[in-house]
Amino acid sequence: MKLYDYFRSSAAYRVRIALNLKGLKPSRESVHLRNNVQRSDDYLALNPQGMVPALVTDAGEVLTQSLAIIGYLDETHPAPPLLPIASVERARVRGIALEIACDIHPLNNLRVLQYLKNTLGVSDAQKDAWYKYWIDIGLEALEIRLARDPATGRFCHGDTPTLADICLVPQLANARRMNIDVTPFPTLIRIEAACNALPAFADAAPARQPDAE
Ligand SMILES: N[C@@H](CCC(=O)N[C@@H](CS)C(=O)NCC(=O)O)C(=O)O
Repeated sequence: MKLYDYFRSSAAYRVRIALNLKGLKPSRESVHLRNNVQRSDDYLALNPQGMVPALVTDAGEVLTQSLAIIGYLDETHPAPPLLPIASVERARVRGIALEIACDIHPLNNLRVLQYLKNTLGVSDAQKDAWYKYWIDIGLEALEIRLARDPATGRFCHGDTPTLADICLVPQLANARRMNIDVTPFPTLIRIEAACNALPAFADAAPARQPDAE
């Protein structure tokens, strides 16, 4: 397998965590997002969406979208499972993951920020306010949800890491990188610390990637 990755991409970070949890070590190619390599002809031929991650399977299939890639890895390498067994629990874990992956992360993507700045002409201060706003209201809702739900354990769901934690940790790293105060989210920070105590999470961190700058 080959992973098209970028150290700072939180969607790729999710896939790196899943690969580590599964004990898989694909080859890796860095796609430098700040240098717009994702919009190069070569990369667009692989993924017309111009985004990382992309995973090329052993059979040569190109998979895109982090949650679809993680679903593929979970189905092809079932141990350890990234979703609980009971349908209602799976729905809870997927709900948390999608809350982050669909409703927080896309609003603050590089191409969205570039559009705000370069096309709509917003100032840097307005762009940063946009970024902070969507992260704040997203994490606030997640904090309330996780803090009051007895299904939350050491991790987002019970005492083993799941897809929900795989989405949470990169999103918090992203918030910290943008100097957003995460202290109002104590449950999220506690879960993040439990995750980062595991090598699978710690080794996937942006700073530990070979292309880290
Ligand atoms: N929904 C996609 C999101 C992928 C994504 O947003 N990738 C970002 C990096 S985190 C990207 O490649 N951005 C390039 C750009 O905005 O130009 C997934 O989960 O894989």
